[in-house]
Parts: sequence; structure tokens; C-alpha cells
Amino acid sequence: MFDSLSERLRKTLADLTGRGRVSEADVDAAMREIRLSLLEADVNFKVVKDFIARVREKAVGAEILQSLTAGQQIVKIVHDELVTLLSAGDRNFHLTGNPAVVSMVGLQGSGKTTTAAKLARHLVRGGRRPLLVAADPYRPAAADQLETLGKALDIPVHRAPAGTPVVDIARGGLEAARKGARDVVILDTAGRLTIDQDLMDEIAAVDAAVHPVETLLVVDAMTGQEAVNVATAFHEAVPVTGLVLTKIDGDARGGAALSIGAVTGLAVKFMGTGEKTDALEVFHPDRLAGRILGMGDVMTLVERAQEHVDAASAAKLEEKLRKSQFTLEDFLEQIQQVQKMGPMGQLMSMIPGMGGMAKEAQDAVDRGDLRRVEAIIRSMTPRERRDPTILNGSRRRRIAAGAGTDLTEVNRLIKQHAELSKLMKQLSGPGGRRAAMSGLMGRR
Ligand SMILES: Nc1nc2c(ncn2[C@@H]2O[C@H](COP(=O)(O)OP(=O)(O)OP(=O)(O)O)[C@@H](O)[C@H]2O)c(=O)[nH]1
Ligand SMILES: [Mg+2]
Repeated sequence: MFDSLSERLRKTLADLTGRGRVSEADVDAAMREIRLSLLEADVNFKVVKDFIARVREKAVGAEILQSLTAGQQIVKIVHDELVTLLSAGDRNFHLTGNPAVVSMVGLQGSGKTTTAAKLARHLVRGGRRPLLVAADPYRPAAADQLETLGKALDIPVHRAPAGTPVVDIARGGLEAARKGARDVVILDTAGRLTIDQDLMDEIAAVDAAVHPVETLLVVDAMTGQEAVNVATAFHEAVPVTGLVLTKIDGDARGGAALSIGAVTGLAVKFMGTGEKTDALEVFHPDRLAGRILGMGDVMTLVERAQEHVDAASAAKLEEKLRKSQFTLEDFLEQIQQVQKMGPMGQLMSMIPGMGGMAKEAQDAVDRGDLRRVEAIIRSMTPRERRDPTILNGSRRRRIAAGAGTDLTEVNRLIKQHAELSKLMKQLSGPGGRRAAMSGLMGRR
């Protein structure tokens, strides 16, 4: 979602860091460029104006412009202001009460039901025992949808006969939670097409009846500034405690994510990054800022690895790296493991310094490059996979024919493997990087 904004910001900032001294005119030129990039990303114009004013004021200070590292310092100012921009409101996710009640509200199709299930899964991983409640009395299909999601996650779903008033469903849910010793109740409420009085009355009635400790407004980030307007209207009418931005994985330009906190004063607490129930991220302003500015987001990457890569094979790999035995077989296995962690482009944008390659990497996956890599490796004998140095011309030709590809592709793969082995050896060497690397491979 932030791809094109990210690319433009990175270019502008690289220009600044690329020069020895930075003049006030250079700063102004950069600010103009950043201003345009943000506006084009559909960020609210007032937010952009304030942002640029704050960055400029800090950047043109004498102590910065006279320093030899002015460029880097300005990058840091932009980063810090971006973090501030993303840090609005009370960022904590509260779970007080027994059961703690969390209510999901929002317009139709914003992602309430999906997010309710994602949140329940997230809480289970944190050791809680949530109960999902289908608080949509109008459409039986809505309750079916939640039930299906709950079943897949092995999380109980409470539902009531069609037509039961919302407040009664909510109360019934609380009762069911107490009986079943569930400590969090997640209410999946009905959406409406527009923000109307009925919807607001319903939310207020649920509020009065079961006192949710969190009322999360789910907004679709794909709708851009409209999401900001929706959030403003809800916030004025009902006591919303935080926001969930869904469909961050879509091709919207990022404006909603960057403006919604500053405009509404509400904290974004979670982001939805895909349709599956594991595609929920806790919203971390500093991590997102890092990703947008191409500085990477190692923390999120490590967490994903810990979730998806199995620890035993990660340990085995680390051992092999230490002994410099990273074979083509391991290469294949790594590619498969990494793909479990999420879309390649998304992963690349989290690796410091690799942000610029995110699009290219995703394109490669989409083109089927990885499947070709797999085919090439599978056409090798076990001995060749273990020891690529024996791959002479005739072997390479045989492999190319076996994989239905040409010699260039085979050569490229062998070269990539050699480069990657070298890189991995460096990374697994002594020092701070080692810790990051073993984290990346799924070990604490
Ligand atoms: N790509 C993507 N799709 C999402 C995300 N969150 C939800 N969706 C999709 O958006 C559509 C609507 O999601 P729902 O969870 O049914 O939305 P809802 O707010 O419960 O809808 P109503 O109950 O009809 O008001 C579904 O097709 C979801 O798969 C997300 O983070 N990324
Ligand atoms: Mg729903």
C-alpha cells in the first residue's frame, strides 16, 4: 500500500544524504517533493501542511545545516515526525473486565467479521480465551460467516435466533462467556451502508448494556480519505476507543493510514493485511514509519518468522550456516519457508535496505520465477545440490533441459545461491547481526 509513497520519499531523502553539505534551498526542495508525495498518496492536506512545517522548522536549524551529516539528521527528523503523526491517541489495547468486552463497529463490508476472528486468534495466541458473538440480528448469513471462521480457529461462537434484539444478543453472549469461562467477548455487530441514526442508537444501546472496554471502529483503508470522514463521524456520535484499518494489503495509496490518527485523535490499534485470519498486525508507529522510509521493519519480520518457520529446521539451518554447508537443497527449503511468512514484496519491505527491491521481488514471484527455481533444483542430482561446485557445462545443460528452461537461468540460479551463501555467512558471523539473523530464522 505504501509502495509508491515509500519509493518517492526514499529517493528524496537519498538525494539529501548523498551530498556533503545541505543548504536551506536543498531542504526546501526536498520539502516540496515530500509535500507532493504525501498529497499524491492521498494524505489529508492539512496533515501534510503541518507535517512539512514541523519538519522544515527542525531541519533548517543552524546546528543541522552546518553539520556534515545534515542529510542523515534530516532523515531522522522526517522519521520521528512520521512516528509522531502515526502515534495519535491512546495506543493501548485494554482488556479489563471479566469477561472483557470488545465491540467491533463500522460500515458494511469494512471487515468487522473478519477482524473479529483475527482478533480472537491474536488473543488466543496471547493466552486469552475469547468468545465470538454474532451480534447481527438482521442477516443470518452474517452469523454463519462468523461461525465458519470460529470453527476453523477452534474458537466458540455464540449466536441467537434471528430477530433477537442486539442488546439481548450481547447480554446472552456475556452470560455464555461466564458459563464457559471465556475471559474476552468479541461482539461482531451489523454494518450499515451509511452512518445513520439507527446504527448510532444501536451502538449506544450495546454500550449502555454491556459496557465494552474497547469499541473498535473498523475502517477500510482502501477508501482513502473517505475512511477518515467515516471515522470522524463515528467518533463524534459514539464512544469509539480505537481504530482498525483493514485492507492495508490493497492498492490504495496509504493516505488513510497516515492521516486518520492525526485528524480524529483516535489511535489505530490494529491493521488488517490480508483476507486470512492470521493477517492482523498490531499497529506500531515506529515500525510502519521505518517501512515507509525504507529503513525496514526487522521486528515484524522476526515475529512472522517465529510464527511461521518451525524452530527445529531453523536450528538445523543455523548449524549448516556455521559450517558453511548451505546447499541448494537448503536454498529450496528456505524459499518455501519464507513464502509461508507472507507475500514476498511485503517481506522485502521489512528488510533494512531492501525496500527498493520489494516490487521487483513481488513481480518475480508473480511471474513464477520461484517455481522455475524449484524446477531447476529438482532437476539436479542430490550430489549436485549438496556441492554446486561440480556443476560444469554439460551438467548445467542437462539440468536446463530437465527443468524446461535455458542455460542462462541455471547459471543465474547458481550465482544467486553463491551470493546468498556468502551473505548468510557474513550475517551469521560474530556481532549484533548474528542475533538478528537467528531471530530471522525463528529462534529466540
Ligand atoms: N485483502 C483484505 N481483505 C479483507 C481484509 N479484511 C477484510 N477483508 C475482506 O473484506 C470483505 C468484507 O469483510 P467482512 O469481515 O465480511 O466485513 P464486515 O464489516 O463484517 O461486513 P458486514 O457484516 O456485511 O457489514 C471480505 O471479503 C473479507 O475477506 C483485509 O485486511 N485485507
Ligand atoms: Mg460482518
